[in-house]
Amino acid sequence: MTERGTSPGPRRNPRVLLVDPYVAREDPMERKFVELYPSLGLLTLAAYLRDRAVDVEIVDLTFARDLRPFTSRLRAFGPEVVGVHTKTLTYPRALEVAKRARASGAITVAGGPDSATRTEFYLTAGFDVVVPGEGEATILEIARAVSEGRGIASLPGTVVRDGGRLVRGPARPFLKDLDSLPLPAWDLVDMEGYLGAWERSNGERRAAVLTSRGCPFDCSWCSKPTFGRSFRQQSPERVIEELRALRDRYRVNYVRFCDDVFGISRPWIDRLLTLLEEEELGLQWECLARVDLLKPDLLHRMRATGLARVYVGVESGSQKMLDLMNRGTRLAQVERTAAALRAEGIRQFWFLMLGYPGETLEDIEATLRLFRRFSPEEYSVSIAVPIPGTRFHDRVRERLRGGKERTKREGGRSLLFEAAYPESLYRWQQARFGLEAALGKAKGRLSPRVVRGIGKVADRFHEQVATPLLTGKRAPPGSGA
Ligand code: B12
Ligand code: SF4
Repeated sequence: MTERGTSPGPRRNPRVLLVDPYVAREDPMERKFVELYPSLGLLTLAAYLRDRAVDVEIVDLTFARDLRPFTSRLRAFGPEVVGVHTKTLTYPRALEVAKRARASGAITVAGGPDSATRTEFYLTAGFDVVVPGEGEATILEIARAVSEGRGIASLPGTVVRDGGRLVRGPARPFLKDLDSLPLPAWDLVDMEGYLGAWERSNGERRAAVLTSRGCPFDCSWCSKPTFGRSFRQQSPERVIEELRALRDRYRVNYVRFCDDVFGISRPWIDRLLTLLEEEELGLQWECLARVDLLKPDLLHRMRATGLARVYVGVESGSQKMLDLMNRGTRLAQVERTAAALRAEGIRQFWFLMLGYPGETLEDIEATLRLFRRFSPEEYSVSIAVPIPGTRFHDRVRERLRGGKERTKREGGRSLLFEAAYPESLYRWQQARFGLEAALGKAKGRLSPRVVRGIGKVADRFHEQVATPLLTGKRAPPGSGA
């Protein structure tokens, strides 16, 4: 190479190496719960580039021990551009990848949620370009520009650093038609590694599918750096094509729909369900959905086409808190949906949040009561994480606690801002949900009297010992605590 990223001699296809720096064995959560899927962002970028005469490979470090698979591909393939998918969790590895890629002479490009939120950090720490938005058309243009020896500053959809200042190219409009995207380039990653891991863990061959991009809702703590409040969907016919390909090529029998919110449009989901009924693909599936959209008649149809599990953002058992979060949901909808899911025999996974500004002990108690009433099969109760760029973050900006690593995972267990109560109180409350879940599961095995008795003792301990100890004051009368 004469200059970084440019190659002399006869014109040939641009060469792009895409990297997922996530290493599963370094992730304690992954060792507990297998939730392995290849990055759909990278698979789609790769398929898009390949369709447009770019030579593209993916190094997916998910099953690797270290960076060696990357360094050997870097040497053998000699890419002009190395593109890295970024998440907060994986940024140290992403920076290592960039360092080695730059040393080889390649242009380094960061994309994905973390670099979209802290662009300057990535540009200072070793990347040449950040693509904060939708990546397909932009990485193609970067690859062509680099390969032809043209400059990359100011290309639409990019940010670069010029000395001390950031140079942003003009905004790039979103792709209009998601159906025009090729099927993900599954063949460029170790699909059998993923499917085999699932099969060994629960007998299912699971794959992830995305039917839409973006979400039009506006929850005040939600970070949507890439697609914002935009919302586009593939046609139900295109979704079926992808499901059929997964089943036929990889014997997939369980699909996780990874959309931010699945089934936002009722006519769309009705049509998809009709096609699923007609096609008889024999798949089970799961999705994340909102309680206001999951009407009982819809759930019944979804169940009939293989819906096995739904993730629902319940968040709080207090209407006041749902309103403060701008969730746009009503407690009555939560109750209706939880009951309908139970009646249909669909597993429910609840997301709950503690510590959001404005929450009192009584609100937490209301959440616990709701949880106790419906005993969801699975749940996660996290301490609210103020993610930069959100209204929640703006609200607590002055009260952020320094020195804490801002990963979502860390945040779920630690308090990252000065909230109404100390971190130990929230940790204790998390333990109460744990006990409640265990009691819910024990209901079949222990007599209801014993379960109630343990619950009462725990509540008394909470009221008389834990709350005064952890808040430093006696619980106000009638607070429920
Ligand atoms: C599906 C999903 C998962 C799935 C699958 C993950 C996977 N391997 O892809 C599962 C459940 C396993 C998962 C796990 C986790 N996830 Co997740 N996940 C998502 C979700 C809902 C969709 C991701 C997706 O497929 N998007 C669709 C594709 C098309 O978009 P995309 O990936 O952003 O890619 C586009 C652009 O960003 C850009 N782009 C992306 N990479 C690159 C690279 C280059 C070079 C370029 C040019 C462009 C580019 O172009 C792409 C196409 O336009 C997002 C929320 C969201 N809407 O993005 C959260 C999200 C990505 N996850 C998040 C988190 C925190 C996690 C976990 C750490 C959570 C945990 N369990 O503790 C783990 C990490 C595990 C891992 N393997 O990395 C956060 C990341 C926040 C952050 N700043 O890091 C998000 C944004 C949710 C949120 N708002 O908090 N996740
Ligand atoms: S939390 Fe879910 S519903 Fe709310 S804005 Fe974010 S993606 Fe949309």
